[in-house]
Amino acid sequence: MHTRTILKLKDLSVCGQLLASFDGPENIIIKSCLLPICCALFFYCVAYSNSYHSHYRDKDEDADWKTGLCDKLQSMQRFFGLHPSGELDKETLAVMKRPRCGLSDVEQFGGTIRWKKRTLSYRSIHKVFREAWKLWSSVVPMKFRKRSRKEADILTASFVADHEDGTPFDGKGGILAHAFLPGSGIGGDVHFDADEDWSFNSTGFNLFAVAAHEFGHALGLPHSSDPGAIMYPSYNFAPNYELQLSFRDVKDVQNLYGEFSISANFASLFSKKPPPRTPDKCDPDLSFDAVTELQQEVLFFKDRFMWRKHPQFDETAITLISSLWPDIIPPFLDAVYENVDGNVIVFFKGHQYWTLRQLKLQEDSPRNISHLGFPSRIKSIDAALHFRIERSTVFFTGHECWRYVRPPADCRFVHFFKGNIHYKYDSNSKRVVSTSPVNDLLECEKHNNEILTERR
Ligand SMILES: [Ca+2]
Ligand SMILES: [Ca+2]
Ligand SMILES: [Zn+2]
Ligand SMILES: [Zn+2]
Repeated sequence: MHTRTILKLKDLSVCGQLLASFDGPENIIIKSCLLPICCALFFYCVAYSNSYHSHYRDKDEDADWKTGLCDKLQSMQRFFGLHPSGELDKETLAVMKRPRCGLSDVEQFGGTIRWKKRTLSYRSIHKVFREAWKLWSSVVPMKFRKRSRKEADILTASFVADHEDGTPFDGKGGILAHAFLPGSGIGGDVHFDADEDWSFNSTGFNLFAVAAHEFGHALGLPHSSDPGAIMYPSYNFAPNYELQLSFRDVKDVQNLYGEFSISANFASLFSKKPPPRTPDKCDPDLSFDAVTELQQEVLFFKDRFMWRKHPQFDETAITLISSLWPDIIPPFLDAVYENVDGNVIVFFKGHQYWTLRQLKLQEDSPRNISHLGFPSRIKSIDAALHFRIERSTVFFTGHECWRYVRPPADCRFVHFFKGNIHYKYDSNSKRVVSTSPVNDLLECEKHNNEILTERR
């Protein structure tokens, strides 16, 4: 017998994507036609559990369907950094069909819904929203016009708690905002939780950052699994990073609405830098900014991101540095090391360093590296290496200042990273015993490497 399991969904859009392209048995029930998408908003969805598959296992036609489902499930599990078993277990979030509304001013496009018209009107409460719309209108042939009258395609408003759209806000924290997919009436509208501590800087939640994300939904974009994308599900505003659309965001929105023609975009072509790409672990030119051990893990830093390699995880996942530590830790680090003894982790960039103790930023951070005893002519360091047993740290500063400390017996191999090459150094024989591309450490799967192929 098949059973129904009610699961809490964190992310409607992922589920929508997951099921948009397969028409399995009628196993999904949606609460209503138009559901808002948002960050950390819980939806209830009814899906079948594993026992559904066992019930139908003897049917031939089920085999293909099941293979397809397993593939889809695995991609969703990868999206969330879960073990990609392809099994619909309790840890794995359930699946849900993307709402279809068939309203006249929207159309189905692939697995998504988009606006048919190219000029959208919006009514908003803050100036900062104009800037957020600009991010999107600078890459697609769409115009956003502000209207003061009540009728507009996209209404933005802030509400407290229940505001009669079936998805009440939850007070401070948690849900920040939600948006509705393109459509008439409430379609395309964006709601902000009025209980949040909204700001125009990095205190509380940055309204511009959240608006830019929600407007992406209002245009029909789902969440992106690329942590560098504005459409990544979690809030990731950092004061030291200028908010901009990532390469992924631009690709996704242009998929829906097309690119600017050359003439229309001529001026901006020369005035703008290309959208930033999230580092790709299979890029043969990949190099690391810094590498460190952290408890059981090895962390590889690059730009605003890091890969976390955990002995018990199959996949080495990329994440934002700010997802683990305070957003004051800058991107493009020079060196990082962990001192297990004091539960301390130290980040170096230029002449400054930041110290976290028990994951809390030390009040005197950042300090000048001269506090560590470096002469003033040392302006930055290249790498830092901490030896747990000896409790000693070695710093590398350019060619002239290689300092050598005999590593303890249990630390025979030292791993150096320079450019895209990983050097394995044997401290017994005092020589490099092997070299390899840095990608090898991240177990990159070449077949799963779309960013790289796009570049070629
Ligand atoms: Ca609307
Ligand atoms: Ca909230
Ligand atoms: Zn969202
Ligand atoms: Zn709402």
